[in-house]
Amino acid sequence: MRETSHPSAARYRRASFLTSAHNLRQLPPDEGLEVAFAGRSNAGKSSAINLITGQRQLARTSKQPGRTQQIMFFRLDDERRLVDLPGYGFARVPLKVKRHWEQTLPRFLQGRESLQGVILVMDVRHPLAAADRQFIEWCGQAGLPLHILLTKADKLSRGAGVRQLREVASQLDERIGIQLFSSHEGEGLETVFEVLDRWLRYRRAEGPEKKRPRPNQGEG
Ligand SMILES: Nc1nc2c(ncn2[C@@H]2O[C@H](COP(=O)(O)OP(=O)(O)O)[C@@H](O)[C@H]2O)c(=O)[nH]1
Ligand SMILES: [Mg+2]
Repeated sequence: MRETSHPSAARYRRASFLTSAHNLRQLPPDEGLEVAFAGRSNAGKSSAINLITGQRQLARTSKQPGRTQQIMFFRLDDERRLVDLPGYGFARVPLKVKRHWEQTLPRFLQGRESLQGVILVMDVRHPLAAADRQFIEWCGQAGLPLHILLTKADKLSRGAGVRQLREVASQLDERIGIQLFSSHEGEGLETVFEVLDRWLRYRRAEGPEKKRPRPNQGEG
């Protein structure tokens, strides 16, 4: 995993497991600010979360798609959390489980006050499946800002990646952010930090050379 020296990286490296929820009654208190990660099983969501937080094992990367069936909460600080939503669209998931999340996810997106935005992860080679379009629609109905990571960009040539980016963007509402990303090569990580910083209302991170002395001032 690539190390990053981005000034925001330290904020996300602090992420630690808080709790998990299988239904809306088990959610932690709806206070402060959250950003959720979503995507089809195997899209590369866990890998993206691990890269962003600089932790190999935080969101367990799995070769067995469909295993994550909890909403996972990671604490950044007293006010801020990252949320890992269950991977969707996996055909071999039992129908009962599928139904459960088809009801629970839109309710979570709609009702969760602290949720500031959603990072949607799609494999750059297989974007906008029916389940992705469904999820994008739920976010639209909930009035939630969306930012899309077209991940595994390392699997395509530069030119093919950029063509795919334009093609997918042309099919979406122009308010939706979208970028190429690679968890393996670290491509696009800085842009994700900027989106997370904005949604989580962190002040602009400054490199050590620019930092002015400010006693008694923490982040936030
Ligand atoms: N080449 C490449 N493979 C990736 C990338 N991100 C994830 N993968 C691979 O895709 C598979 C699924 O990744 P995972 O993060 O577990 O997907 P999730 O089910 O969405 O959480 C794993 O074999 C990963 O190693 C990437 O950026 N590039
Ligand atoms: Mg996963």
